[in-house]
Amino acid sequence: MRHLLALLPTLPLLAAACTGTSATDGGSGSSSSGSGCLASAAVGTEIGSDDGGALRVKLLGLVPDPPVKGDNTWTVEAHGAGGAPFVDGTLVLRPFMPLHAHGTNPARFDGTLTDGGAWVFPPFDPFMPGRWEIRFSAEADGGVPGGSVVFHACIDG
Ligand SMILES: [Cu+2]
Repeated sequence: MRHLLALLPTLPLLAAACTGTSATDGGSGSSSSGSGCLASAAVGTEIGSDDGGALRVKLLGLVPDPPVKGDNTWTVEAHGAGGAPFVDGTLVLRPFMPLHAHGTNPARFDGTLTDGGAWVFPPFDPFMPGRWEIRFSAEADGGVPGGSVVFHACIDG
């Protein structure tokens, strides 16, 4: 926590700098918090691994929607190679704030597989305003889809 406390006095300055970039970030059609942060975390969005793996994750439910500071409960669906549902093993969610290079405490949240084949995650708290990466990865004994899938969430203050 020490590095977090050291950063606190600089936060208003960082927020002001971020707002100043909004003019060049617009136009993609993604939702935005108005602070220049572009979010990709929206119900129905499905994206694949950004690092060459086969894992694909689709967002089925965000509570609340859009994500907020405080508890967020996400439900997703995951697929691996050939589009096969990823249901053997564990789907893991890790929130990460790139600006300050930190995650949450705890750092990882393990999904629970429902009868319908969806993964439900325990509440996670992106506790600072700004852009967060919500990273998914698959873990299993033996073969796993591989790679990580990253959604971006814009958290308001
Ligand atoms: Cu932070």
